[in-house]
Amino acid sequence: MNSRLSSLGFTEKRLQETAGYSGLVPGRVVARDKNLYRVAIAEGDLQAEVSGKLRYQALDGSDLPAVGDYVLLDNVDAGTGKAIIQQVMSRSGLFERKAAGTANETQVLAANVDLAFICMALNSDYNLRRLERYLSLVWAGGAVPVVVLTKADLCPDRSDKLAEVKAAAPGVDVLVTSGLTEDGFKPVAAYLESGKTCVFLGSSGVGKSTLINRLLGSEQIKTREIRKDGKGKHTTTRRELILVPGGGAVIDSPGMRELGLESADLAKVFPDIDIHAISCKFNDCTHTREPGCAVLRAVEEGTLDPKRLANYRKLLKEAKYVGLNAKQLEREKINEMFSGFGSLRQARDYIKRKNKRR
Ligand SMILES: Nc1nc2c(ncn2[C@@H]2O[C@H](COP(=O)(O)OP(=O)(O)OP(=O)(O)O)[C@@H](O)[C@H]2O)c(=O)[nH]1
Ligand SMILES: [Mg+2]
Ligand SMILES: [Zn+2]
Repeated sequence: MNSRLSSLGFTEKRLQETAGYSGLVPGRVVARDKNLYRVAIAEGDLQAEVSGKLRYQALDGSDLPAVGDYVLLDNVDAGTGKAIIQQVMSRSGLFERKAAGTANETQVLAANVDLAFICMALNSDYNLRRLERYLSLVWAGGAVPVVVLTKADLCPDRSDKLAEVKAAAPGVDVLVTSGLTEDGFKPVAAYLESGKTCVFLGSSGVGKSTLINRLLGSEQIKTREIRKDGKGKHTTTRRELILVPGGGAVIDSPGMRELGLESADLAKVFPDIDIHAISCKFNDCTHTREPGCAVLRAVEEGTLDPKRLANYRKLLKEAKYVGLNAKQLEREKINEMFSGFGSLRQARDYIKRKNKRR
């Protein structure tokens, strides 16, 4: 197989899949700017657009190619370097989040990711709740998460934080890195592998691009000093897949301001709760006040930290809301509002009346 294709992640199986489409050229989307794609193929990079048919058939944004997608092209013009994307090949996983400010519009972040480095700086960026949201997004996207605590130099005494992070991410590898020292990136490098794709996630300014530059051995990506208040200012503005010589592919991504949970996989983020939940008397136990709830019993007996249960509930509530349209959202919120008073019917009647007036 062509070595560029294999470092891009093409396996024999993927290539066989392309065999059914004779005349089409296999490639991988490495960057996207609205309707314009950069696609890497065996011989180099092309600038491509989506065919009218593919665009017409797409039911929503997630049917269109995303960074990391394996695609099939035609109309490849060697002179101009242009081509048309005819087909998106089956995905092994997809990262998506609820787009900011919309009720049910989802934004595809990356496709076919094997491993995700969830980067969190050891300074003011440090936030366990956000970490749990990222973990949920990564598990739901079909990738393996690795927590990367960055800027080790800013937090010399980090044993408490390290213990907290390990407790919040059971079963997940936790690395400590620095972009300032010569070998501070090495723990991350150990995870890269030819043919595998790793994405860097995390708030703006935590040092994602700095780590990638270190992996590449050159200042290939722009990085920038962060503001005095410790917040980043979005230096990286688009997702980009980059080949690491001998080490597979990495995707740099812009820091995310808001992380809507598209699909949450809470069982994997909270295995410590899940293990008790198996023994709850009711299958749909919400672990709030049900009789025979094994999770509540575990808290009582001191085998489960009550804080973990509180976080679980928060994330559960959030996951319930996303993906609903405005009307459903309103109904859910009102249901919630009235449920405590045992007057659900009253609330539903209220909504019905309100919708009629519209
Ligand atoms: N003190 C310290 N600063 C670092 C470290 N790593 C990166 N920085 C600095 O942090 C700033 C932001 O780094 P970037 O790599 O641009 O951060 P980013 O996560 O890519 O940010 P966005 O592209 O905005 O999402 C730069 O000024 C880096 O030099 C580190 O280990 N320690
Ligand atoms: Mg960056
Ligand atoms: Zn329970």
